Amino acid sequence: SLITTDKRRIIIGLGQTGLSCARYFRRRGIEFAMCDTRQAPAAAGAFSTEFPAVELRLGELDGDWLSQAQELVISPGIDKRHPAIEQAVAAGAALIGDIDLFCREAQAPIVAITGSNAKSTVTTLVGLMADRAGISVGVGGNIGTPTLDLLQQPAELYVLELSSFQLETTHELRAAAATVLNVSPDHLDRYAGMQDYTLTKQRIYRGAAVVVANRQDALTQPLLAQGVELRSFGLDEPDLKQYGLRHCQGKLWLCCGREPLLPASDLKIRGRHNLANGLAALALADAVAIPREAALAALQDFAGLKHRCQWVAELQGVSYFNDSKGTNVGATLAALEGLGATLPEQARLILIAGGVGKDQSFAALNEPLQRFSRDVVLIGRDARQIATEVTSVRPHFEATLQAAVNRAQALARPGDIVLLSPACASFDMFSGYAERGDCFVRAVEALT
Ligand code: UMA
Ligand code: ADP
Repeated sequence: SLITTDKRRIIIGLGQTGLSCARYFRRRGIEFAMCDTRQAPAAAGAFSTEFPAVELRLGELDGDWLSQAQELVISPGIDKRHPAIEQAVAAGAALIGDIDLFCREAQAPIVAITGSNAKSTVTTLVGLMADRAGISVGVGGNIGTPTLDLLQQPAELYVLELSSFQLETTHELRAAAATVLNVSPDHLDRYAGMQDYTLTKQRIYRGAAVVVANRQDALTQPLLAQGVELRSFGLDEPDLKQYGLRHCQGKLWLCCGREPLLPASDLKIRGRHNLANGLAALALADAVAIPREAALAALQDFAGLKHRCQWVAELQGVSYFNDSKGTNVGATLAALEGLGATLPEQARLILIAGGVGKDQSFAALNEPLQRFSRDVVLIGRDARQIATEVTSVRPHFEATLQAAVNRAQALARPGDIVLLSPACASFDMFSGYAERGDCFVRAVEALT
């Protein structure tokens, strides 16, 4: 039962986030109850062992029970438009998330990063830059470690990747530096439309000291810019205090204002989109006074993350790339443009795509596919829908990722690229993008 001295709290969602909230409440001696819409979430057994005295309710949410709480701590994977949650909110319950709890406690400055794509890359980069400078840094959020778990170690700086789901329930972040890297359609099954999705992303700017926006993406510009210091990055020439690209002495340079910082060719991560990612990371690092020299050294050494346009193998002249983290159309467009630009003449790119389409339109893929591709191999739940919208190349349908890789090999000629960049979530066939990417790598390794 819920006996509390102050208010009743219920955590909704027994995943990583819910567990981190439960452990945080226990450390603080705060009582709570736990629930999950699933009958048997994977963590249920472990939770009952660790918290034998805590009430745990599984299965369909009970609106009357939730309405007894003053505070609902809601996990990112739960849609707050759930009728039982709406009932509790109407009855006066406050909806918060783990990020709000974290912000109440965090003593060090926060760098906060969101965007439809490139979040993990930029978050990792800023973390490495701080680390290189000898700053003790806690890196977490959507990228993996729940933020409340970061409080367990001392930190001089936090670098947080925040998803739109997490931002939905974040009220006052007050980041030292915050960015929306880019906005393109994603998760539209959870939002009323692009405007709703964009405004959710913009919540990251609430109370920020420095805002870093993308000059080439209007949806990243803060709508309320009063009292904030506004900086920007982009692939064009930068003004003072802006980050961008300039040609100096026959080379393309990453620059701050007129000051050249690093030749683009010195980066290990490839593609124009990664130049934007490097510039965003430098802008954020400067905003929290990470020494420039360390930041540049970290950027130069960074070889990229697994499952993001990662080279896997070359077989019979065909290169295989794993971009399993390409989970929306915007990401797959960046991968197609980035790798397509490296194709030898006559060579083509064979795209493997499909999965859970999240109500996106796939039509934007037609133009780059027409330029770089001949065939697309489709898998997963929404393969047929994609084929009705992607008409510029020949579609092939396969039931498994292994079969798709075999088909792609049969279609490929020397010089071609086979790219897994699904533009979709993976949950119809895999536990997540990492399992999907690992499956792709094994299938490629099994090719003879
Ligand atoms: N679920 C239910 N019923 C519940 C609670 C959850 O069915 O009552 C389902 C959700 O729909 C989802 C799964 O369980 O399919 C996990 O949901 P969760 O909210 O418990 O997730 P966590 O384990 O807490 O992990 C979350 C993030 N997951 C989601 O936002 C879905 C993780 O990001 C994040 O790393 C973690 O918190 C730590 O902060 C993952 C993700 O897929 C990588 N994020 C999305 C993305 O990047 O596109 C937003
Ligand atoms: P996120 O954490 O936002 O999913 P990642 O850094 O993991 O972002 O990259 C995911 C995918 O997004 C990559 O595999 C790549 O296809 C694409 N991507 C990377 N950088 C950019 C960018 N600047 N703009 C658009 N897409 C990008």
